[in-house]
Amino acid sequence: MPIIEAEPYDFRLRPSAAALMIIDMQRDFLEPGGFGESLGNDVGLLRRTIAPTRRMLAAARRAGLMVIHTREGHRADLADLAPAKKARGNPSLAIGDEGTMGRLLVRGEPGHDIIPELYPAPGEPVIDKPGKGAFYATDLEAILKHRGIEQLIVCGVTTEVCVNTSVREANDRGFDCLILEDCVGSYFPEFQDFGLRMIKAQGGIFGWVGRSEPVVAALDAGSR
Ligand code: TIU
Repeated sequence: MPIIEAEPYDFRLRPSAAALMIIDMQRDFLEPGGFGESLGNDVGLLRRTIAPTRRMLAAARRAGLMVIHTREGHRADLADLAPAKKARGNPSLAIGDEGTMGRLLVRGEPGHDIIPELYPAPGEPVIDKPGKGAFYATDLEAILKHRGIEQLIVCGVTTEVCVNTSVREANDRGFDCLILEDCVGSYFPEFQDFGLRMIKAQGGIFGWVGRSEPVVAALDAGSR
């Protein structure tokens, strides 16, 4: 069993029971003109996550790990958009309004899609979620349980919002989560730091925090 250096202590990776979960690596969060920028954020801060996540994704595919992608977004008629969610953020450009990559955070629009660098391969489940958490109002839990998944290797954006929410949801459902610090990003450097510290504190109250390199190396060693 590969032992992955992590905090607060080593993570025992069981590749046959592990899935790579890539959260919301969508154009709306990582490219100019989308939802993330409409909230006043510098989307360039998230781009350092792309190259390591690409390497992690390639290794997971080589090793035959289950790969799950998530996307935050809403129906075109916005019937699943809570009024409270629509009211927050930028009042002059809200979810569903027209941006430079189509309607903000609406399914089927160019901005809602996953960035080309990390595009899902055929057969990789894509979970469309209306909330910040990947388990809320989705079939993710059933999909993972049916495949015997018990461990999640987590990448994506943003660290303190959709990553933290999803990790907390996963933890309460009994999944062991390893969050890769080089593969998760925040618009706020201090939230990146504290978002990870909140996960690994208190003996790993929500999970483990590590880096992608040892996971890639362990998977490659196992698939040789
Ligand atoms: N605003 C922000 O930091 N994040 C989100 O709205 N969604 C996700 O984190 N995916």
